[in-house]
Amino acid sequence: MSTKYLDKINFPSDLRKLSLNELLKVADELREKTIETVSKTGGHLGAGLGVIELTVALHYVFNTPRDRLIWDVGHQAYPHKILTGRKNKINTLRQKDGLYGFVKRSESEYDPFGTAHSSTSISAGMGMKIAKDLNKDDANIISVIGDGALSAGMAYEALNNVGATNKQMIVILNDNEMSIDRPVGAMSNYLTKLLSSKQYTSIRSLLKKISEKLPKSISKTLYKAEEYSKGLVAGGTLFEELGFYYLGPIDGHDIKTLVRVLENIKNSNFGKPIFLHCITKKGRGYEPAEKSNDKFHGVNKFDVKTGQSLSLSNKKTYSTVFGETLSKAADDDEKIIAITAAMMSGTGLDIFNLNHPSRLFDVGIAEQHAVTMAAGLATEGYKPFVAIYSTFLQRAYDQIVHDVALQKLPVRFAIDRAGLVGADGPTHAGSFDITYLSTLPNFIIMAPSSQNELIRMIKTSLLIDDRPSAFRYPRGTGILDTNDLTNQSIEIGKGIILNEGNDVAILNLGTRIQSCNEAIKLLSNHNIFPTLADARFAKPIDKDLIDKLLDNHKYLITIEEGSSGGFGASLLNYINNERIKPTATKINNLFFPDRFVDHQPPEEQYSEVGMTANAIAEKVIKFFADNVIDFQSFNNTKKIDL
Ligand SMILES: Cc1ncc(C[n+]2csc(CCOP(=O)(O)OP(=O)(O)O)c2C)c(N)n1
Repeated sequence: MSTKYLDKINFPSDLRKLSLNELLKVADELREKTIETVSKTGGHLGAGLGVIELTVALHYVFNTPRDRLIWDVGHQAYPHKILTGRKNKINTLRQKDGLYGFVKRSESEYDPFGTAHSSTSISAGMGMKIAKDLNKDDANIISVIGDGALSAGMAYEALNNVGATNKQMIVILNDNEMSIDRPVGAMSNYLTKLLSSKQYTSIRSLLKKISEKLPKSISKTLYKAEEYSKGLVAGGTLFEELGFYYLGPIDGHDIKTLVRVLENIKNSNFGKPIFLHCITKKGRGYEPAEKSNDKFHGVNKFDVKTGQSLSLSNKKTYSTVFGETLSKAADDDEKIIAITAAMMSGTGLDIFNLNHPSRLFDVGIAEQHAVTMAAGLATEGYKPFVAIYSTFLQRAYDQIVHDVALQKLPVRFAIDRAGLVGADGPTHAGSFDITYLSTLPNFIIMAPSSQNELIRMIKTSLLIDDRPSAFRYPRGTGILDTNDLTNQSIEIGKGIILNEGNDVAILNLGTRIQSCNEAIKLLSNHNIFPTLADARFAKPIDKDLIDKLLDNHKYLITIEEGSSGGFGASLLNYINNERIKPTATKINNLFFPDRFVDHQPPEEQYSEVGMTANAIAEKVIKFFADNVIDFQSFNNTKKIDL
């Protein structure tokens, strides 16, 4: 592709040398570069295409990195990365050792705040603004937040706080009338109403508005009275009422208007925070994206000409199995309710929605509310299933503790994206849920080792009506035996021995079971024949099973796709504090290391954390090598009799 302008731009300072007309060309090239990049790396495309012009205008007008620019969620920041010193690395996006798919402070001085979980930008901006004011530094602070991200509680907490101050920080609403799926909620309705009741603000009237001194309180009151008397809830009234100086809506793809408005904002003293409302189009300028339902929110590698995905896999994902199973169960049980926090398709609940739309509730990016709402449903005898990614459920921890566990309410948690998630990296990894849930009284926590097991666990959780339960499963595909007709509920707190061996026992929780099976094959070449057990439950742990494994083996390894403090810790807690009989069995617990694991393909991540077949086999062989004296006696150990 010819990149006449982009070739010369390495940093925003290069951009600032160009004329307004030249910026239009830069935007075209930037758009092309973004499409070409994501077609090869996969990732988030629609959001970035929607802010091409805004990105160019912001870096043109503001003195980044001195002025702080915070991209909410950070999934729209690929064009920003290209303009801020990372153009030559953009092809490494989402690859091992390459650029991150969200905003990461350590990557660039142009990234003043790491983002990936949504709706944090106004709070972070407020913190920076306070710091700048204390330092008597007049740098601008700009938070760019989407209309989807504006559905989260955190954003309102921040607006509420910022609006009550006289701090001139700038909030830009990137309103593309899309979240991942269609946006939901009263704010979304309000923004639509605002748009339909107003023309785009003309540049003349906007500049006039900016140049006016703030209306005195009396004229302000009169102005509002007149507005109400006309029966219009337009003109940004809500944001103004919150204490912001509202400007807009303006066309977020009109660079010239954007530049002039931003320049005026930069040069004016409003004495209060500014709320600039930009209207944009997700996927803008790339036809396949504009035409698709999700505007190419997140994509695999694709063919640029056709927009066709190059992904070949047609295996079912765990999310699909969840959506299908719950939907089928809801055919026969009208008490089942499904709840999503703006991730309907991501969690497979689009399938449920097709069949039971009246029992599917998308609450927007509002994980805390989703959990407490489920608790409320449970008090009325309904069977709520809250499907949330492990990483986003972290937001709702107090609600889980206080509203659900403490009241022993039978809310069912479908925890998707458990474990390491590959290219989305540490911000999206589901590392902590076993740990943070295990510590809570009253919880039942399951982790399937296959998709059949997931089906069984969904059925099991349906029967758990006196306490909360959770089942956690990974991103992507897994083993589904369609001939297996034993997809029935399982006994609470009971694991299962899958393979009887001797000397060594592997007690696995979750989907590393495949690696365990492969490890066992590798070990058979060394005349080592471990027992393999599927723990199934992280809570309550199966004490009988643990006793049997300890009594009959010299070495026990536990494996879980999560941080320390989880299943392995519960097992040790039992052995050290409850079990009466002492054990000489050597125990190793495999869990994630005490660091965040960088983005790279999932198998490489699992190799890094020592959970591949080879790593497991090596651990066992090392045990034998370290215990060479005992090794003779191992061979005499009787096969366990269970
Ligand atoms: C706390 C949290 N929950 C869910 C998500 C998943 N998520 C990523 S982007 C997105 C939609 C954001 O919509 P919007 O802010 O309008 O940005 P757009 O993609 O439309 O540009 C969601 C729900 C997240 N990043 N953080």
